[in-house]
Amino acid sequence: MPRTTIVGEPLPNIPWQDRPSGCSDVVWRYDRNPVVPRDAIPGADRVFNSAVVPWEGGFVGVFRADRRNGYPDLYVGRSPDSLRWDIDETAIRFVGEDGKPREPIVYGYDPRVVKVEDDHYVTWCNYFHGPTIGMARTRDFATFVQLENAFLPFNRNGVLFPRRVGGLYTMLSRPSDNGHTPFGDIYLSQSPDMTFWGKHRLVLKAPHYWWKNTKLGAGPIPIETSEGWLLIYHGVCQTCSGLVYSIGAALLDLEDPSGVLVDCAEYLLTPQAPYETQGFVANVTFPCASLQDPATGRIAIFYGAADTTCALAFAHVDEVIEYIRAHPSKPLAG
Ligand code: BMA
Repeated sequence: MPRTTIVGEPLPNIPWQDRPSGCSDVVWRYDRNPVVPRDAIPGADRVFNSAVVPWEGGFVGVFRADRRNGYPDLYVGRSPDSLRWDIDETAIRFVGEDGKPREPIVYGYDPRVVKVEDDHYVTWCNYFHGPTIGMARTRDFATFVQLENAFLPFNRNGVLFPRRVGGLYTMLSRPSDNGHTPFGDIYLSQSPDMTFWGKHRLVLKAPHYWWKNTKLGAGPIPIETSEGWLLIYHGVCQTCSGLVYSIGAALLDLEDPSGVLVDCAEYLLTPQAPYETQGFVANVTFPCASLQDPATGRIAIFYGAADTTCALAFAHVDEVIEYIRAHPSKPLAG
């Protein structure tokens, strides 16, 4: 039994591989990565930065695919094991809260999916005079009811908590610019109704550590544990050849998740495998979802690789929390 309690339903069919012998990394890769190839959807050239959840004994996902007009859109996929995916060839078409079809979205990317109370919610980066956080709810992954955009432009990486905190729906996001954003901190906002968002609080500022000193963005849905909310995020640095996206983690206070208990000074995973260092955008590992099994403490992290494919990595909750605590971020000395 894990020492850390993960709050949630057991997931005995979580995808899993033991850490390879000789590897001492806290997060290790699936040896058959990528799990979703770049040509998984006809008419799209890359499928990446996508979100999966358990569904009816198997798994369902909302996938980002970049089409030949250059715009990304959102597609539903299904899988018996979260390794072999059958992804729709047509993008999600939303209906409004009145049930009537809406105009297709201009673009949608970097989705996250979470069950909150009776509905599954999708948040994504949605066009509204530039990028902001789009929202929709579904009960069957067939009909998606688009809600109001959560924030003003420009914003990215909207990530809902799986339950209300202090009686309010709670979301992380990262205010940005309309381009490749050379800055970015994680903020928290709350809402009584999933429409009106306020009570904005700063959570994490991009710190001095060189691998994440340009910007940070929330990744998968925060994982509720006995030790706090486990937040897996992307941390970005600027190099002479462009931005590099690594995967980091922090623990947030359970009752007030704008409070950071400890942020890890070290990354858990950084682009190293060929499918992460080569692709449409080299050197990107961009986590958008995790699956976890409270019974075993296993965590499977879904991440986009080089803005081209979807990949999978594994970790154990006790080891991740031990690692975060063993390598706490500290203010710059001197
Ligand atoms: C961000 C987003 C992500 C992408 C990343 C790296 O701004 O557009 O979708 O993975 O850049 O290119």
